[in-house]
Amino acid sequence: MNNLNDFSLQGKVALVTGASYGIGFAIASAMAKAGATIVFNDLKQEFVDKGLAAYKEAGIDAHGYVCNVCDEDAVNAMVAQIEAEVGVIDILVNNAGIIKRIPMIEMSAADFRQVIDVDLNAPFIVAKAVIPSMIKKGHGKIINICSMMSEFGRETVSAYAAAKGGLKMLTRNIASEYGEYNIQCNGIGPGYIATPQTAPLREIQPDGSRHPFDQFIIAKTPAGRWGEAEDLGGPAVFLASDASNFVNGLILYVDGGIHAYIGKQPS
Ligand code: NAP
Ligand code: GCO
Repeated sequence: MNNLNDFSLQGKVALVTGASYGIGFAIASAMAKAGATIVFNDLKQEFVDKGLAAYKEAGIDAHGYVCNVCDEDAVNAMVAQIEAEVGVIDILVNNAGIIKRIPMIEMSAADFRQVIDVDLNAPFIVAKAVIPSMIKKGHGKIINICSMMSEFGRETVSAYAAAKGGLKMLTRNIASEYGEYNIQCNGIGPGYIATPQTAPLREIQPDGSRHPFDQFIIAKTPAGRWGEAEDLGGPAVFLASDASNFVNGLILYVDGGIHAYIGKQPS
């Protein structure tokens, strides 16, 4: 048996939420290269159109939909439209997410709720929408994009850490509840990745020096670099493929070794 075929996504339909750019785009692109048909959504037609153009430039004939993942009716309508226009979703990547970096006691309850809504409630909503068809089809793969903050806290990200910690346990619960239907639900916990979401943490300072947080992450990462979104493609293809059919409930940290490293001594 050629084990490499186990990594193929040929004939599979993959929905990657919030994938016009950033980590979602990189994961979707890697899945396309492995043979998947790519479906993605974004909040605005403008971003969907930009995403479609970017996929086309990468040689990928993607399908794009405008949908707020927090809106259950909109998500259900999108999934029904995808099933009618593209096919039943075999692979779901719950990627869409936001962060608000505000000291907790200065954060409004509305801001806290908004982060929980996008980063935790929405993955529940989208997974709930796709699982029934996966059960009927006899297989399914769900990949939730967790975070280092699924394990660690840090100043100003209380809502995000609460959401991503919850997402880790939602991942484990979906794995527990639906494993008997040959549905595997795992998480990817990226380290610090250079995307628009982390751009504020990498801004060059007025004196031309690197952002203190940038320097901190470089010291905390054995690889001595920020991750690139493309670093997540291979792990995502693995978790979306038959090669991981007995992997369930895992949070796979793709962090360059941050979890293993006490950090480089300041020079
Ligand atoms: P990003 O550059 O900010 O992109 C986030 C994407 O999600 C955007 O396309 C955004 O759409 C979309 N989105 C946000 N809210 C949405 C909603 N309600 N409905 C539909 N789409 C929505 O973020 P990223 O760095 O690529 O991160 C992607 C995922 O990885 C997130 O879950 C993030 O928490 C997680 N993560 C990131 C890092 C990192 O270091 N970058 C590390 C660990 C985990 P718009 O453009 O329309 O806003
Ligand atoms: C932050 C960063 C992180 C990353 C990621 C790390 O402000 O600490 O945005 O939260 O986005 O989640 O895994």
